[in-house]
Amino acid sequence: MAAKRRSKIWDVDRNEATPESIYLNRRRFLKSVGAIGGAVAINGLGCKPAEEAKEDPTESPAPTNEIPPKQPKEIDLPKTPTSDLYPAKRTEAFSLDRPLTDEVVAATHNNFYEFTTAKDRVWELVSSLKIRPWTVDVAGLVNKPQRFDVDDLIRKMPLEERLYRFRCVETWAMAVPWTGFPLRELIKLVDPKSNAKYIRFTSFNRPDEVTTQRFGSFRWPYYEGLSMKEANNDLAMLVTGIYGHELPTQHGAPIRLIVPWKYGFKSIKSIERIEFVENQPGTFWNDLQPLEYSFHANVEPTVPHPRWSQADEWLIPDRSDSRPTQLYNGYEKQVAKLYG
Ligand SMILES: Nc1nc2c(c(=O)[nH]1)N[C@H]1C(S)=C(S)[C@@H](COP(=O)(O)O)O[C@H]1N2
Ligand SMILES: [Mo]
Repeated sequence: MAAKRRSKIWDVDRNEATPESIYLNRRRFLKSVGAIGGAVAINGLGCKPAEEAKEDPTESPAPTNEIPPKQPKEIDLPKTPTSDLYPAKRTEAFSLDRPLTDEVVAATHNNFYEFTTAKDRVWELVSSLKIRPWTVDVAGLVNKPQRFDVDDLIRKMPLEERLYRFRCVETWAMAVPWTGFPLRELIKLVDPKSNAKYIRFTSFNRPDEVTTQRFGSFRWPYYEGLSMKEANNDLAMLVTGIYGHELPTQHGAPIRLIVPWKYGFKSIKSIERIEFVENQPGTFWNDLQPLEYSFHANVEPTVPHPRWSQADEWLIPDRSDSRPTQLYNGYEKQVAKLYG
């Protein structure tokens, strides 16, 4: 038990970085892990530059009693009242300049801090979250506020499949087939008032189902935001499926945002509430680390993160499969007009 916790902490330390304010030098950190075992609290955002992640030969070697991660035989797929809607018809206009990421690779490399900061462990921990029944409240400055049962909503909406690039602020990238519907279809349904200028999205907070929300050091729930102009852009999707079936929980079931021209942390998972507001809302990472994570968080190769370059990205699972980052993640034609 102790060994297992230790190896998890080791993983976190090797694969993640922490916010500047609580950053501990890696060696010191490992020493303190050795000294007080599993009692060390992990408090940081997983944002690690590719360069730093390379093995440093001067580092002390990995513990030999490390438990190798389990390999999933197959991905745990939910059976839901809307399973029959997948696969949805692919919209061919969204094409890729890179191969699709392997499905199991994408499903075992996740950021979902409600469960753990260790990307390769999320898939093992998510089954405690009950993804049905699930409601989505749409509220705030709208003429038709509504509480949707998620399956009623999914059935109402025009589902389609799109191949999108996806770029995390940590420099890893993937390319996957999402299934969902344009966010603007939901916006139309609730009829925003003219003073609605932004949308605020909120994830779940379920300490009864999710251990980290009971004991962890983040202030849950996760929340994000978009301007109305961004939200009405054709690229912005509410996503309910991936690889031709429903989202497995680690990808943000039952419904998440995907805004592919922005860093991945904007693409909030497992949404429970969508609120139309007048002023720019706060966002989870911007409120924690305003100098590192902006509200807009557009993919921009020439704007480095304060702790690493954004000039290049790498395709999971291979750190050596690196290529130049593209402005707006390659979606300049669609979104540059939003920021002119
Ligand atoms: N609720 C919630 N949404 C979240 C996150 C999270 O920790 N919690 N992580 C974000 C980050 S940093 C990334 S890169 C993507 C990862 O999505 P994926 O695991 O489906 O690839 O989810 C985003 N949405
Ligand atoms: Mo991310």
